[in-house]
Amino acid sequence: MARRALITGITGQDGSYLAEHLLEQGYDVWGLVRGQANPRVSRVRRQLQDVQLVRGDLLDQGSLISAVERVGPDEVYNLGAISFVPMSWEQAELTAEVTGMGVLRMLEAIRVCSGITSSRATASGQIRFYQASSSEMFGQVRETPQNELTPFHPRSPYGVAKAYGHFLTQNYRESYGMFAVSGILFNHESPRRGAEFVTRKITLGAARIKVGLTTDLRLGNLDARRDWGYAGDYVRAMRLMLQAEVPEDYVIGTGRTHSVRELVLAAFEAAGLDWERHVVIDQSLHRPAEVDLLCADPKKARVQLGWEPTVGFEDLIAMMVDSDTRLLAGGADPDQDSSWP
Ligand code: NDP
Ligand code: GDR
Repeated sequence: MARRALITGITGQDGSYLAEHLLEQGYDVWGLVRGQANPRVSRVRRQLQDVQLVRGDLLDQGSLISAVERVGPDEVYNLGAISFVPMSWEQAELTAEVTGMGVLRMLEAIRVCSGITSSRATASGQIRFYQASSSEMFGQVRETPQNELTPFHPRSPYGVAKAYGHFLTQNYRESYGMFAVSGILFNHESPRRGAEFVTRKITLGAARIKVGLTTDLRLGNLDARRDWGYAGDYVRAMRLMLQAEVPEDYVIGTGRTHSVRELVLAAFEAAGLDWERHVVIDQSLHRPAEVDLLCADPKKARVQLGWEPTVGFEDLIAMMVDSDTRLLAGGADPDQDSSWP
């Protein structure tokens, strides 16, 4: 019988790629969707027609219990979150509720629906749980590259909320014997990335300048360094973690780091433009506390899961610039909720 997966965050970048990957693997895929008139849900209905939808919200415990009862999943992927770091300073409490407490609510829904009480769960019939942890938990790093043992020092309310979800997942594994794991994923991008994140903001900005829609692009800190990979590669790692014999956490990244400045250079070169003529530094886009340097050590995932990234930095940025240029040339407005590339 096909394995059944429930994905929270199905309307987001990773949700779309994970759903496609699981469908390819023969899964029966369900997505949790929220809101009364969420335009991103119509996109899922249109483009992921084989995915079944169930209503629920990470802020609402009862809705999660109902969703788990209705779907009866073998695997739950908790990707839903407020995921934009700057927003986590503006709405710190909401971020704690969705990105942090949402993990507790999802784990409780699984625990209650599986009938797990204080005794340890039995291995058979368990619902396996994946938590979308983040390299933002490392924050201010004292060692680089970062692996599964690197201490956390989050630098934003988002990073703090993710650290709570991470430790809670570990705790439910230890307390109840649940198959609950976290993937500590470094930044991953794609043509479907939200336009508020720096990669897509830059590739879309370069594409807009190239087709003559604007002349400049306002950015914040160009010195921050990130380990950027391709989202399509990273969702494969999520599934692999839930197929492992033993539940463990894994770092997922490329092992290469680049500055935002290098990213700008790569994108503008791919668009055939001179970035220095177009990029304007805007101090208001600097963060109250920055994460200066992230670089993954993904050795454990390579050795234990056989996971490797397939798309390098330059190819990723060229893919995104190309996609954005074609999108704009075709008359699409990426600020509106158009189709996924
Ligand atoms: P997106 O921002 O693209 O998607 C976030 C998803 O969360 C959306 O589907 C959104 O749905 C959903 N969501 C928001 N609030 C709620 C809520 N109250 N209840 C249920 N769902 C909600 O994120 P990504 O796809 O990029 O990331 C997926 C996950 O991985 C996130 O948890 C993110 O924090 C984490 N992560 C991402 C990394 C990256 O580089 N992309 C790296 C490391 C971790 P809606 O349409 O209803 O708003
Ligand atoms: P990040 O991604 O905060 O790492 O979180 P983002 O792309 O927003 O920022 C990366 C770096 O770029 C710098 N920067 C700018 N960022 C944005 N968004 N806009 C700008 O104009 C700009 N100028 C410079 C930032 O200061 C930062 O240093 C992403 C999210 O997907 C999280 O959910 C996820 O957990 C982490 O990646 C891993």
